[in-house]
Amino acid sequence: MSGTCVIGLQWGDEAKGKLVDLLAPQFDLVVRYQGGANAGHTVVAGSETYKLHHIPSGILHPQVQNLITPGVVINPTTMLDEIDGLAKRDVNCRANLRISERAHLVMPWHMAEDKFINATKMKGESIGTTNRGIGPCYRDKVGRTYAIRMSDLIQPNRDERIGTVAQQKLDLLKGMGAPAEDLDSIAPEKVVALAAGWADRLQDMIGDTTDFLLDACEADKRILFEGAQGALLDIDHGTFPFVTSSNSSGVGVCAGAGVPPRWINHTLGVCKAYSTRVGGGPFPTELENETGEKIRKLGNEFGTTTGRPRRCGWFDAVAVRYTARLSGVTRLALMMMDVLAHFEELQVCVAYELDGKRIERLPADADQLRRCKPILETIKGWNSPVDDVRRVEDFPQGALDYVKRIEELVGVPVGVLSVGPDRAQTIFTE
Ligand code: 2SA
Ligand code: MG
Repeated sequence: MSGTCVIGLQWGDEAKGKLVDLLAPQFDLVVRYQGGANAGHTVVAGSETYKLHHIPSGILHPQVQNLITPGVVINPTTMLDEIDGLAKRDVNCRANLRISERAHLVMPWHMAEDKFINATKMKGESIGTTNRGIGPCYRDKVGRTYAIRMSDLIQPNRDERIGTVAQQKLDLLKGMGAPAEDLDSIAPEKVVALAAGWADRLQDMIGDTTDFLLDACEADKRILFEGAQGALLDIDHGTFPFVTSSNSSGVGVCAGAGVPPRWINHTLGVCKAYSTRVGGGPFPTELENETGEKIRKLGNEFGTTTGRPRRCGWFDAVAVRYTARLSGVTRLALMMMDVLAHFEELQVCVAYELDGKRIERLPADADQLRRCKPILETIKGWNSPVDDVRRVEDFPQGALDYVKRIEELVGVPVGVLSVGPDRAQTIFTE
């Protein structure tokens, strides 16, 4: 059996969705195992562009079984919108999508609470969440008391359970001074009716994905695990507290999906040839200048979910070496090479200077990371378009030199190069 993971090694938006869609036909199953509607996975198929948030990026391939497993948090309203949007474009999720009964639900009160979290400053800055209720939902999952899961939707005591939690949340939010329109959205009778509607439309897709996945492993099926966000946003291992609330690095696959490590044998670490970050938090190689602006324009670096402009900077080999090791990466996928094709000179961060000392590891503390100055190595740009390159040998030598330097610095060979959003603009090096 081949269990392959696709993991983002930076702060998300590394074009994982494109790779998952491309690789999906070689697999029997595609599994989304963490995160929720904060994710924005863009898949371009011919003239069609799909922006996926909950639904695994294997959905365009009807022969591939797609699973949403216990580690994902689901907002049923937005998931149903996504399912309806796909159906209008002749993609029928009902045929090949299963949703875990163990997955937790992002409820209207989580959306309201996220606004409070976003307004709070930690270490001098707000997290800048996607406002999709992700943090509050995971907090309630770990806290257990106020958690609602998919399975709760299809139990006979659904209305009573959801009505009780809604009342408790309403009281809590009132106490916090939440605005009237937010309180209105979580009125118990409204939420109970909403949940009944969700249950009607989702019940056929809800099931035991853990059992299904373990059966698939034991039957030697080929399984692709699709990470969301990036490893630097991992709740335990990322740039805390400026992270998301799930394990978005490679170490999160087993817990989120419900598979033991023995079934995983390959991990593709996806990174851009430069860096981006959306939301708050330290970003040592950030370019708050014309060069950063140029990368943003050329790479169309705006949030898929929120439309927010992404912060842009040079490739950070210190950060990616850390996340590649942490995630057990066996090959790198270096994306957006087409964007770097328009520069006389490129820079790569090879180490940091922290309080006058050179360090080659990512500090755990956000204040320390903020004080890190990148030690940059200048590399001559190749300065010619690569959008039409389809074979490794057709890249300009300068581009190949850049790739080689990244391999050396990160310590993992590059297996995939991407030169544009289209499926055809992907080059496998072996
Ligand atoms: P959250 O909403 O609680 O997960 O936010 C916490 C931090 O995680 C970041 N985050 C992301 N970073 C990059 N891309 C993400 N998905 C969307 C996209 C983002 C968008 O694909 O473009 O549209 O803005 C994503 N999701 C979460 C977030 O910015 C916070 O820093
Ligand atoms: Mg994205």
